[in-house]
Amino acid sequence: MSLLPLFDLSLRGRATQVALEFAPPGGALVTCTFGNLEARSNRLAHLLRARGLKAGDRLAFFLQNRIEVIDLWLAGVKLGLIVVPVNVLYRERELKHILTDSAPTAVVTSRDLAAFIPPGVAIWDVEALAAEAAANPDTRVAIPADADTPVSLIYTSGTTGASKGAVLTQGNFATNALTLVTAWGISAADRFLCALPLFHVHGLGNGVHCWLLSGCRMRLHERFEHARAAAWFEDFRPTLFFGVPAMFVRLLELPPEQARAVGGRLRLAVSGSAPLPAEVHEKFRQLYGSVILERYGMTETLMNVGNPYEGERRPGTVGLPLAHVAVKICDEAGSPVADGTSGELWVKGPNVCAGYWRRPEATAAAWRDGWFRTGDIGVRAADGYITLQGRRSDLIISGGFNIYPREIEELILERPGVREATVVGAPDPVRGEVPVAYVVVDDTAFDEGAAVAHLRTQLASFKQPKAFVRVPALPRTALGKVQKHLLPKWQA
Ligand code: MLC
Ligand code: AMP
Repeated sequence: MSLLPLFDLSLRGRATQVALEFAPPGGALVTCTFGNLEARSNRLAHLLRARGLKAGDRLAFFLQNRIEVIDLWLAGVKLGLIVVPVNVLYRERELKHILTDSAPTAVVTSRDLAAFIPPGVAIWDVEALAAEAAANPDTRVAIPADADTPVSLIYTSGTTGASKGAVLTQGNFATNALTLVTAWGISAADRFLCALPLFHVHGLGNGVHCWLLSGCRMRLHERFEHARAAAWFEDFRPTLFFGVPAMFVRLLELPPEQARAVGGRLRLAVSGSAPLPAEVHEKFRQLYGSVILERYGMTETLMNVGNPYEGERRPGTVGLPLAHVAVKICDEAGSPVADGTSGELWVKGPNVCAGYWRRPEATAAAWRDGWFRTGDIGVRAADGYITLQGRRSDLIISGGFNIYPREIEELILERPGVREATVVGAPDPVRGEVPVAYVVVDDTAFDEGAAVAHLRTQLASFKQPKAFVRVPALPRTALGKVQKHLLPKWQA
């Protein structure tokens, strides 16, 4: 199984149909047909090949959502490249790690973002690349591919240590998209509003791929802007929307009449990437008359579990295993637990990535007997519905972006006057959680302003601690492990 024959259902099969509306901020809508996308990506593939790229080479992009991201993705699939999407909020230190580890031939970026790219990496300007591509032939270029052909490295922090590249194959993405299009009844008649970032699997593997397979029309925005979202829904009249919980929380701000009208046209709203509070599920239903379908996935596995399209979408649960995936809930020893008992979710199926890029130990630690250990803790009800309850690690998820406390703690500990530091997720009504730092400091030597300013240069904005709470000591177990739950609660 590979991606291009699936994309061809639209790229070739629906060549004259409008595929995409892109709304650049402040600019006029740009529309293009599936045939245009086929031609654009062929031209780019010719150019990339002329620049020496061949199957298996990495090519990174560090871009906000725009049509060129789709061109790059399609050209990458056609040439058998390994595309490395990079979060636009990452800054030099985070970029350096990813770009050193994946060693791409180049990183494609825009003028405003190029300054964050560390020295030593070839930078290809997205506009210049597009202009040069336009002069190339539009004939199809494609190498043979199968389910095992790697297509992307997507960086995720896993449970510990530096972030690792999950090696995702054409088979992983193809399986995921086929299952979702079938399970959610997505068809060419749908109108899909996409404001999710295309550098994560939610926007790319679910959004872009379901669009290309089904041949529906996609309206793409550079990013989600809550102040504009109402106008987008009004103007585009989507039948399909995928979002992270923070987006659904923002959408509760719409006036009731407008929300009803939007909900009346919405065939399906899907939430994932972080827990959707049952209260938000219920408020959305009341306001929009639409029952959100919550599903659960990961970068390493794409989608695993989802509430049914037909049948009960149970608030607070992630539903039932998707068709392609086997799920078992295990105790520490790896034995399945009884229904109603908490354990770690282990998954197996053609959706699970091929391993971590050049990290055999990390790969060996995460897989056992062909099962991938997700690190997520959950429980299965007697009727099969799965509820997620937390994680084995102390991962913080803020607005759907993952944060590993250790990364922030290490940077804080480097500051003068800091004796101890720990970072925890504090509840936040919109983003679910936000990071807060607890520090034990020498007051005369610690300069909080300087620490904040330093962290801003080192970390993506969503990882910035919302506060530095000074405590006399960190509560620890006899073995020295910080007891995060005993720290005083922080409120904004
Ligand atoms: C967010 N920000 C951006 C940005 N996205 N800045 C520039 N470009 C972008 N694309 C920054 C803002 O600058 C701001 O920084 C902060 O994020 C919040 O912005 P906001 O405008 O106030 O938005 P808000 O209403 O809070 O909503 C945030 C959000 C964002 C929902 C738009 O969190 C988001 O796009 N999340 C999607 C994450 C995602 O796709 N995850 C999928 C991972 S895959 P500051 O400085 O104010 O903090 C996965 C597997 C699975 O998990 O199951 O899907
Ligand atoms: P990422 O590494 O960015 O792909 O994030 C994957 C993690 O997001 C999973 O391991 C879960 O912890 C979390 N996640 C995804 N979907 C859900 C959901 N519906 N509910 C709770 N957590 C989720």
